[in-house]
Amino acid sequence: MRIACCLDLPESEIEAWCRALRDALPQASVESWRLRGSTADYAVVWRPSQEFFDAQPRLKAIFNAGAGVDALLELDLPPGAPLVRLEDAGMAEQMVEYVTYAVLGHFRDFDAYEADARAGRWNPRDPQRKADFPIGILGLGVLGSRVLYALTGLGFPVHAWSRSHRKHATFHDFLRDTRILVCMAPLTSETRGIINQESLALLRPNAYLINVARGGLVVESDLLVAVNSGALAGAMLDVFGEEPLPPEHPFWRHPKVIVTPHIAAATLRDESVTQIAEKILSLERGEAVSGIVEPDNGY
Ligand code: NDP
Ligand code: OXD
Repeated sequence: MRIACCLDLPESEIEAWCRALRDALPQASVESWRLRGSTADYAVVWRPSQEFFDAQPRLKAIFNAGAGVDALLELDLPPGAPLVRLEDAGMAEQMVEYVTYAVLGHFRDFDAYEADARAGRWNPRDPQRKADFPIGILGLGVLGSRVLYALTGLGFPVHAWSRSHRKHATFHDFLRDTRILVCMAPLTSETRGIINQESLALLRPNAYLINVARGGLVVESDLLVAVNSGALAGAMLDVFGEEPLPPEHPFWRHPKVIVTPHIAAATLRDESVTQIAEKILSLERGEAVSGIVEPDNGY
């Protein structure tokens, strides 16, 4: 069995992935794919080039070293080779940490206290009630459901909107019921630009946006207008339409916007390799695996 790793990572990290795969699958020949490398049965990819797939005529499956597959689905993938994404593999815990931090930072006014501290201001604010901060999670998959569970455990009222799980009759009703909106849905033709002037205007007054999914879900110019006008209390953003976020982008220095560089949930090599290796063995035994992307759905 031959496995090709085509990972957009520094050479030393690619080697570490190959070593970890060899340890997990001693019967396999694992190689880092460089230009016109040999053909493989399985591919492990992260931001691969079209050239890689053009040179792989006999792939049995493609494993993405991440959860989101929006960029991969823009490529011309070999027909017949299922695309398998990472399911959790250590990312859910990180997502819980990130979103909890963002929610509590906003709910407890920690951002404002930080600014007060820098200005030497002693300025206690009135405590707020969690009941007044209903959280709406857009996307209730592997990661979103873990975040919902954690935030519910903290005592917030939490509801979600996904393709198959809908407590509210309409997306607009979901938004109207939401004060903190957490985006955790994949970027697809249905979700691109879903957070825009109209949807932001439907949120409860003084709403807050947390985006840990993909930048393309949000119309950034509409978000800027909403925070500048005071319609939105602020945002914590991990993902952007253009990454790295350009130095001149107004989000960087905006007092109501917190920017992080796409780190909400990093791919963890050991956990990911364990999951991928188990799935390769299942496929070799002719068994079904979970996490197969449905190209027509875009995720
Ligand atoms: P899943 O595929 O498990 O879950 C996706 C969820 O989104 C599902 O609940 C799905 O609905 C829902 N969904 C899909 N389309 C729509 C739509 N049009 N409207 C409403 N809901 C929709 O993905 P994960 O939870 O594993 O990951 C979610 C996303 O998080 C990834 O696609 C990726 O973009 C992002 N991500 C970001 C990271 C970061 O560091 N910032 C790290 C990892 C992932 P249903 O349940 O009905 O299928
Ligand atoms: C992912 C990501 O999709 O890191 O896994 O964004």
